[in-house]
Amino acid sequence: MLQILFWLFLIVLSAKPKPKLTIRLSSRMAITKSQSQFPEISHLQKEEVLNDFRVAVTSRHASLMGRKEVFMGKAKFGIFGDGKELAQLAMAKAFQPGDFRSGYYRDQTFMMAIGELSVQQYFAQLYAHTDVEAEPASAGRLMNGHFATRSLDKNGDWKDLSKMYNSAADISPTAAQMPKLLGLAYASKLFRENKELKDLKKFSVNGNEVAWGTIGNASTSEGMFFESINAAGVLQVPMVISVWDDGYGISVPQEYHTTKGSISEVLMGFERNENKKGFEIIRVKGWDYEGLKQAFNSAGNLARTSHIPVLIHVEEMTQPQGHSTSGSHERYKSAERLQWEKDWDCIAKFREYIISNGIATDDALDQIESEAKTEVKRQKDAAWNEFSGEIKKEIQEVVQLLKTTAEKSTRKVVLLQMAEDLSKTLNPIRKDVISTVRKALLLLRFDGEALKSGLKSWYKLQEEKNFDRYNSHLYSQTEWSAEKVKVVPASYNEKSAMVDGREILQAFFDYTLEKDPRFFAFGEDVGKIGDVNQAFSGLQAKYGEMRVSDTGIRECTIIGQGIGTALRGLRPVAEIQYLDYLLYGLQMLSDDLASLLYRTKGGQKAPLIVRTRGHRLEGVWHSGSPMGMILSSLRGMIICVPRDMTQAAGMYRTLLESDEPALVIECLNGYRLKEKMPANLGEYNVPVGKPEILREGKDITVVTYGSMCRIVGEAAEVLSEIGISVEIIDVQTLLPFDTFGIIGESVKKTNRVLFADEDVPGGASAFMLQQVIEGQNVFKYLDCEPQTLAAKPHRPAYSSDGDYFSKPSTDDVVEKVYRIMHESNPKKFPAI
Ligand SMILES: Cc1ncc(C[n+]2csc(CCOP(=O)(O)OP(=O)(O)O)c2C)c(N)n1
Ligand SMILES: [Mg+2]
Repeated sequence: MLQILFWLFLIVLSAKPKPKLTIRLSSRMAITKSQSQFPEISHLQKEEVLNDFRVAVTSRHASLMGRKEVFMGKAKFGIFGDGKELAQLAMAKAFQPGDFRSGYYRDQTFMMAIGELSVQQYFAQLYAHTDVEAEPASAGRLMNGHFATRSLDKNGDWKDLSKMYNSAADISPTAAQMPKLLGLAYASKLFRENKELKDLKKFSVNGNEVAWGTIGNASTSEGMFFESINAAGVLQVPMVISVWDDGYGISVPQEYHTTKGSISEVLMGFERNENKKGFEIIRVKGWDYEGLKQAFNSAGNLARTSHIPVLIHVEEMTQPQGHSTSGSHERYKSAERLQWEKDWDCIAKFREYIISNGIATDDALDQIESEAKTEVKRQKDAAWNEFSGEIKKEIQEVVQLLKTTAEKSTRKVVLLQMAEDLSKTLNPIRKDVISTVRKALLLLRFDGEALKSGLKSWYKLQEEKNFDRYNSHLYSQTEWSAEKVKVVPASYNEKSAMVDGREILQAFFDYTLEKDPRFFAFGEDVGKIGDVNQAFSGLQAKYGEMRVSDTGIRECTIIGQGIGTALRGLRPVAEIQYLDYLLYGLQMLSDDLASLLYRTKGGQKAPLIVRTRGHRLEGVWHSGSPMGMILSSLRGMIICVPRDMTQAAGMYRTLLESDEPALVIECLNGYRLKEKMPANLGEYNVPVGKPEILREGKDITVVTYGSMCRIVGEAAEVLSEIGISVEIIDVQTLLPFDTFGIIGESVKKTNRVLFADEDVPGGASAFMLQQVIEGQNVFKYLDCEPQTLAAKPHRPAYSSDGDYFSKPSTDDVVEKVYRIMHESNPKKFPAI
């Protein structure tokens, strides 16, 4: 009878729109008794279910043991994926080779289920094992629960991503996985719709790849979540975003996070219908095995075949151990809630499902769980032994060295005590070893070189190893490093005409679009009108929307779109309309892009070029030059500050030959200035890290960049008339900064130096000063104090007078240089 009722119910439901059918039906299958009434489950299906159970309990025991490891002092912090296991098993089933995940710290079960994370690797990350073989996601650089697959081989070249299960490298800021998720999905759209990309087989098979995102319920409050959702709906990209909803964000319950307490309800306006494109929205319970499988399967199919974005709201998830090792959830959850979480624990529910469907007995499941637990313990111990074994070996070496050194040293007793203390350290870390050696060397400062040479050479070797372990791969170490690009100078011939600067860029982009199918550009007003300054003018008409396109006003996800597509082998130029608006995208640049190579220790790269324009034009929000902010937040990126469009085009050429991410800031007031069109456009380049001497002089070196080059040039003319010879250096790239020591050589000659720019005082001018004074050993050559000249500490006031009184003018440069000269020779240059 029950069976008949159930099938009747099914028929009724099947008359309704499909998405809802899937969900309501599937939830029922797990919650009602009728689940046992389903047709016989085949042997193969049983195997699959039991295997899922095995993965689930393996992951759960990894979480349980992980927390204990932290409390035992073997790891610093732990955040685990318990309570989220079942949904991730379902997501793993729908995930296919070539697909990408961009998620967060709860996804260990998924990573285990797709075979990209062993329990041993999981623990290696918890302990911060710095070996890439042991901990392939980040070589110990990322906190536990931050997952990544390695897209690059040992040489930094792309692997065949289309055959791999891919995970973009996680970051900790909540919702920051969203912007690049958009780009990962957008890449599929490009691969499918731009036929010129069909030969890039390593990256895509006809754009069939789905980008799978995960996010916590509380994190959906972040602006970048909504921005990404909206953009995905507009772009119609194959993105499946799952919200793991456990009702909390650390201690704060749902009602503080989300209107109506439900993200899927809030997003209903994004839902597609017969007339309008939008999102497919699915709701499912986190303990509903069958429902989850169906939800993820249908979401994957829809996204893959039709490039329709899907949101899966997975409700009723739990946190068996609370948020992380930093606190206990008993402090803020009621006894009732805690009991509910126990009762609705997804693994407990999975057990019920298995037993009630006659797939296995309680005893058989106990047996699987007990085996899983033993295996987790074995792999955890193996990870610990490998991790601590390396350090123990270092300790033995140092203890031995200290003992031998002690024998002949006047500080014998102290050294032996240090050796003793070191050998007894509980759960030693590398810092214990190295710090002991450094203290010993300080102690031995009066002893002869011969005595301490053993200790010193050991330390030197470790310095190299530790640099590699903790500090390497901030910039590309591959053959595609921007610093290694072969220099081709610009050339001119009799046909080289004087044109508007923007025409040089336009011709360059035209040439590159023609030559490199991977190259494409997008941003606000970039498509139809070819950007607000028309460097892409006419190029959308010529190459189509897949190559040159408009976007919504959404800087954060413009950057994310760039990162995601660059992660999939494309060469995007993402445009931020004005430098002042970079702030909206700066977080993604800083947290995600600039740290990517470093945080994966060379495992992933995203050679995105961000194009923008700034320094000076009009008013508070179209004249900014916040270079200090950029320099401090974007280490890991190349920062180009071309003085004109010829240099800009040359820098783009260099960057496109390299595999490094970069920001290029063009001069906002330079597009209509006349420049000579190079004859070898598209071929010449401008090296990074190499300043150019724009004017030779002997009295003072003025170091500057961008729009200030012209102003300093004008000032140099005035100064030359009053007998002061200025050498002007354009740094060209702020990162890397003068790797050739060109500025230092100039200062050796002029013995005076001024660093001038349009940032606030103490901003990039102070950076340049530090780089030269500290980095190029010129202090001893200076006849007077090195100085900086910057803009006023506020943003520039509107109009030409606002500019004059806010930014350094020709008069300011003249006076500043004159004062420096006055200081040196008051007779020749009396005070003004
Ligand atoms: C931008 C940012 N703000 C705050 C935090 C600190 N933080 C880490 S996790 C978290 C709660 C996230 O809750 P939710 O999204 O529901 O995920 P859950 O941990 O519950 O799975 C917070 C506030 C952060 N990592 N990033
Ligand atoms: Mg939560």
